[in-house]
Amino acid sequence: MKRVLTVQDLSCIGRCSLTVALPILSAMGLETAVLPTAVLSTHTQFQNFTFRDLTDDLNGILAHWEKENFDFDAVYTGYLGSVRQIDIVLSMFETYGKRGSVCIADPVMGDAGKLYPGFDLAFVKRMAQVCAHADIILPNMTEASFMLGMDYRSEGYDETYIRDILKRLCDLGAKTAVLTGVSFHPSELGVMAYDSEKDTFYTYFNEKLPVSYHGTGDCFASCFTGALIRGEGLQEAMKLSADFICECLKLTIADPARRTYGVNFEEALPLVMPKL
Ligand code: PXL
Repeated sequence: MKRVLTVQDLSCIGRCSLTVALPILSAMGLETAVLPTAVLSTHTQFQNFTFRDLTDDLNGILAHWEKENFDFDAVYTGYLGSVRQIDIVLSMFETYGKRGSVCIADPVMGDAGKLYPGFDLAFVKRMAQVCAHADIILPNMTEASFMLGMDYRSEGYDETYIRDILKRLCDLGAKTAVLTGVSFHPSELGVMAYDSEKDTFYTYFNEKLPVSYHGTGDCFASCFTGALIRGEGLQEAMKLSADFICECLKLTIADPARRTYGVNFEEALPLVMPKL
């Protein structure tokens, strides 16, 4: 069985980061190891959340793993809790990358044109370094714009504009950039990617649903990572993850007891499970 290590926070309530990555990757048939970057009472979109920074614990955990000779098919990073964690992730990419892990970075920092609480432009610069050393990066439009120092545009752009962003993202250093939240038409939402080694663009669109929920980026990144490590190609991984998110949104809309946070990814899991 393939093994993925995911590095992100544990938000106790909120259906994001580890509470979605673990179940999704497990359901996809992958052994999932975790390196928790912080423990929060909720994700940062709630008021008055508690935040326990786990930076000081990370090197001890990694040193123990080193003694045990653990290896991973992929190292997938998400929300990082401090600037010091960036250095730790860079060193992990170096170490595990050399041993054959695929290094995947979701530069979780913001959405809808704004950075999440606690992040500033200095953090953005450091996160761009993480992206420079990853094999594959998965920013949304907000994160891409911040890392490239471009104005955030939510609409009114064309494919040339997105292709330019994707090329610039790969110029940071990553081999492949996958950009989420792309929309050329009010009724469509999708994802575009660029593989710089093959000099090839990939596109996948779905219907745009009139809702927006937290945690969809984390669900997408987890599913995408799972698909890729399971052996699917870039186009298939994009399609499965976008279809999965669409299903999560539909199930959330249909749920009369839906929460104001996260999506109903649980009932969409059969879509991503290995076929019997
Ligand atoms: O879903 C991204 C995310 C992950 N982790 C934490 C967050 C957020 C988004 O707000 O606050 C702690």
